[in-house]
Amino acid sequence: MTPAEPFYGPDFTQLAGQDPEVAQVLLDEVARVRGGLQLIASENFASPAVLAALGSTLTNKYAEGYPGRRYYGGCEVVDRAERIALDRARKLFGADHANVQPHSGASANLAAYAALLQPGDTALAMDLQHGGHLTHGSKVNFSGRWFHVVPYGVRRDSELIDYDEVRDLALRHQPKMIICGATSYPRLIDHAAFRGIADEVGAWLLVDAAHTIGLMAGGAIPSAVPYADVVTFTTHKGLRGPRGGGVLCTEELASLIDRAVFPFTQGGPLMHAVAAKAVAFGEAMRPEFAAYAAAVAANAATLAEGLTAEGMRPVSGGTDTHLALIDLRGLGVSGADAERRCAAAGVTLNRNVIPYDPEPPTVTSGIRVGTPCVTTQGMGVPEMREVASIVVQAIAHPGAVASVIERVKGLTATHPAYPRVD
Ligand code: DSN
Repeated sequence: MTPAEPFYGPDFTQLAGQDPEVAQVLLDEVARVRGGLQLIASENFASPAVLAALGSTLTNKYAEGYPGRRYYGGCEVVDRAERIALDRARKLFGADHANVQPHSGASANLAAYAALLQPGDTALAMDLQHGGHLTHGSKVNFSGRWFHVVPYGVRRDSELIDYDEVRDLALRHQPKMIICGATSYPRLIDHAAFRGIADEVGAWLLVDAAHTIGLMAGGAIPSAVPYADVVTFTTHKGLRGPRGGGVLCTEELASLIDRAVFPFTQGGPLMHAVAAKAVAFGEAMRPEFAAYAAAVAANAATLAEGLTAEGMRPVSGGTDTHLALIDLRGLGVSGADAERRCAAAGVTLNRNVIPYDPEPPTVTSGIRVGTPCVTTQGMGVPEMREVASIVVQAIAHPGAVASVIERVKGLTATHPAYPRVD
């Protein structure tokens, strides 16, 4: 392709001329992320290359089916995008089989349930209150309504997964599937231990790696692929790709998973997102991504240490991953108030229940902080010490918000999100 070749991709000037109202929303969102610190553990900044694929004419194409086996004509070009994505996903994760069509992590999990269970079957999964996910058996979600999901949690003393409890529950309830993976568990999950328990009771092992897939891709933490029957993941968190999901599985389950994604739970794939996933997998195969993943984990450890040094209590004593969960009860501030105070200072994070939280999810006793975004901005250990101090100041001294805003501006000036290219 030459630069002169016409490409009907993102053209902001055209959007601004035709629809200034929506164009302004796009500009304001870039200004918002440039103007503050994003500590939401499940967010990241997709690269300009990923955004270019997302903003392409591939959005137009109906392609129900799989490459070479579509229910529409004219799929020979988008087939190439999906084949590239599949090849790269298999190679990146060392998996037998991949499916890159799920629209989200929740859709990937729906497909995994559909492939492996029948309605009414029993599964074992981490309690949402202890760091699980809605799709791990919450009563307000398909998983809790259509399946009998028995929850396991963390120990009250160590705040770590109690593998003895998981085994006892598995022996007692004989689940057909065991799910591990979490949204606010800061520690490594022992996939080998889960594999052993699943084998003991003859259950499938589903690893929901939505949060940790980027760390696994970069080799910063051990991969779940050798242990799991099925790994579900998202592409927009640590992996830094487009918003979306994916599934990895053994050869044995390939056709069950593919049929569960399409036609059982989804129709036409989003081919622009599939192409963007291919771009993200390509980026994650580069050595720079391994360095990025290692930095995400090192930054989270430093951030957790900094918060601890300033009087906050990290749940489980720290982190091995990209996030820390902070118990605020010692400060007498709720998670909701902390979220508001940080927002006022230009720091975006989310309130989060902590294990055995006496407060409801609308209030909570904790906050969750993550480092994927700030690491993408090039921040490292010294900046994490400053971020920790900023978060503590914002929460503990809301009256001094003006000085905290200045410190946030100092960090974003030297490490901007989406640096301007003039
Ligand atoms: N909502 C995501 C998170 O923030 O962890 C999980 O789906």
